[in-house]
Amino acid sequence: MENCLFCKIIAGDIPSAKVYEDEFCYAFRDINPQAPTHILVVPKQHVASIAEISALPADTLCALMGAIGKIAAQEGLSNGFRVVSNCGPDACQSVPHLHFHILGGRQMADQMA
Ligand code: DGP
Repeated sequence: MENCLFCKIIAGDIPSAKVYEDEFCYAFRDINPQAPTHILVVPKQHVASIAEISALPADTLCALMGAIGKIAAQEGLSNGFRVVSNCGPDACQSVPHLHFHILGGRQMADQMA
C-alpha cells in the first residue's frame, strides 16, 4: 500500500533488521526497543490493524501465528515472551499496518496496561 511505512519495509525500500521472512509474513527488529528482544511481525498483505484481521486469508493467519513461535525459539526466548498488537488510538497504535510485537529477554510487568 502506497505511503505505508511497513509496506515500504517489506518491499525493502526502507532498511530493516530482518529476523524472519516467509511467503506471507516478515519480521524485523523494532527501531525503539522496549525489551532486550523486541521484534515486529507483519503480514505482507496490508491490513490496518487486528480489527481487520478477518480480511486476511487463512494461510496468512496461520503463517503469522506460526512465525511468532518460530521467532521466539530462534531468539532463544525459552523463559517466555509477550505478544502485543496495539489497535487504534486508545491503544496508541502508531503504524496503521497490522503488527505483532514480540517482547522478551526480561521480566515483564504483571499488569497488561
Ligand atoms: P505501534 O505503536 O504498536 O503501532 O508500534 C509501532 C512500532 O513500530 C513502534 O514500536 C516503533 C516501530 N517503528 C516505527 N518506525 C519504524 C521503522 O522505521 N523501523 C523499525 N524497525 N521500526 C519502526
